[in-house]
Amino acid sequence: MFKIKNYINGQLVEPESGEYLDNYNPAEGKVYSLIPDSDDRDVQKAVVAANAAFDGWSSMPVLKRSAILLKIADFIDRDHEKLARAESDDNGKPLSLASRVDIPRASSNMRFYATAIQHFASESHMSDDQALNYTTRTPVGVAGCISPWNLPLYLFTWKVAPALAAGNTVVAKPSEITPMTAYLFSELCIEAGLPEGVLNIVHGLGAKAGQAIVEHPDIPLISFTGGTTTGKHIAATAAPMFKKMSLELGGKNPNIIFDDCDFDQALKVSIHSSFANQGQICLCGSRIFVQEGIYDRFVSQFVERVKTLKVGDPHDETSKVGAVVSKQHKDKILSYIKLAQDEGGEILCGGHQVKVEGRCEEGYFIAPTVIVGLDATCRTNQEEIFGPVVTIIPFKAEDEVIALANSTAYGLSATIWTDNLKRAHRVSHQIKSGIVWVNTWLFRDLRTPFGGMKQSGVGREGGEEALRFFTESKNICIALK
Ligand code: TXE
Repeated sequence: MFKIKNYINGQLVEPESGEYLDNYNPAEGKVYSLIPDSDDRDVQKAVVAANAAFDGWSSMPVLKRSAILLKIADFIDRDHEKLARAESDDNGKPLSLASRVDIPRASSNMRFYATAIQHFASESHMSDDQALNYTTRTPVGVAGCISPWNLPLYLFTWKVAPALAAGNTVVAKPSEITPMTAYLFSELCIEAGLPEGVLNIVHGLGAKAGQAIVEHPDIPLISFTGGTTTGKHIAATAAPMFKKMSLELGGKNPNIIFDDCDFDQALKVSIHSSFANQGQICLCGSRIFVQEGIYDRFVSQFVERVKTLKVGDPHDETSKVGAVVSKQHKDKILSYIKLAQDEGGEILCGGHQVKVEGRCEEGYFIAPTVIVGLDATCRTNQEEIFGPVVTIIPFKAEDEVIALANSTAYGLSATIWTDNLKRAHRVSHQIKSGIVWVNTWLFRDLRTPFGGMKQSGVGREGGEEALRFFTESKNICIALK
């Protein structure tokens, strides 16, 4: 059985414990590799290596740092198919999705920050003729980067790239559920000549290896993406240590469809925003609000299209819905479908596990599910399900739907469908979320601030926001008299 290794001080090494955890292929429902069951000893080794590498890396000329990161991006592009296959096998997503989205975005993340750092300037100004004020932005030290299982290499590089570009060294822990592409990434780092200790990847359980990173006194900042519950726990550990934190957490995003929208486009894109990656994207529009004038037409045409989505072997080009990430997650999603029925919801399609013939017959597949007839305040419409499950809710007036959209504890993203320009701006300004898409979904410009409010997180990633997060600013004031 293939054993993944930790990447510490430039070497691929076994965990100190000598213990390993099973790593499942969710489409087959079988263990296909093993991952290190690392603990605080491995994290300690990683922190020592990262600290030792910090001076050399942070003082390396930016263009040299940038060139190494660009070389890693070149290797991601070179190994595109291998990485896409590994991502699909580890996560359960369709190979076509990993190939079209996950791996190209990982390469883009590396390229974006390898070049952004070359243009990252700060500010200075004269205070009348009294003084000169200028600001420096310098790397913080050893950055702790903890990433989730839904977009494994995409979100792993989304943290590691800016951290390294800014001159920090890194101790990273990918999700124990999808460790494979981070492991393959470490091999590319070695090949690219990334100096030893600059990036260290410690695989293992969140409560053990992850917790050891969050509570390590020599890791002054934590960048985390994952569930809100875990985010709360991490904040409780890191805040009293005065660590800098970026928390990208869950969402229960509204997809608001007004009757003055481009109906066909709203219908087409809403299929994607509901079920892409099996609904396992924190930005998915899981609550669909449809204005009453087009409600019946939308529901019937939406359900008709959902029924055509093929749930199948992720290696099959025609599969649109792959396996959800784990047995535990499958059971969680099915429990929410049952909850929806208990709360009085009507299932118009899906609502059950799917048996896929052949190699995937033991896999974790759920039919894309559409539920109507639920009140906006019920648990199904308030809690993050994070699976191929959406609810559709009718509304009459604009102010009513804004209140409904804002009525959860989350505030990550929202999608609005309207051809009325004034309404687009008016509603966008009233929605309480960090990201609003109008007449599109998941259009990503990496320069934009990314993140949410309320229980969707703290801080922003993306563009200059990430470089400012991964640096410490200092204002220096020089008297001129
Ligand atoms: O995420 P966790 P899980 C949501 C989604 C999902 C729920 C839980 O609703 O059902 O979160 O998913 C590490 N100290 N999202 O359990 O637990 C863990 O090892 C340090 C939304 O997979 O948040 C993994 O690497 N680290 C999200 C990472 O945290 C800890 C994407 C995420 O795991 C830790 C994924 C600890 N005490 C899930 N406990 C998004 N916003 O995209 C766990 N970890």
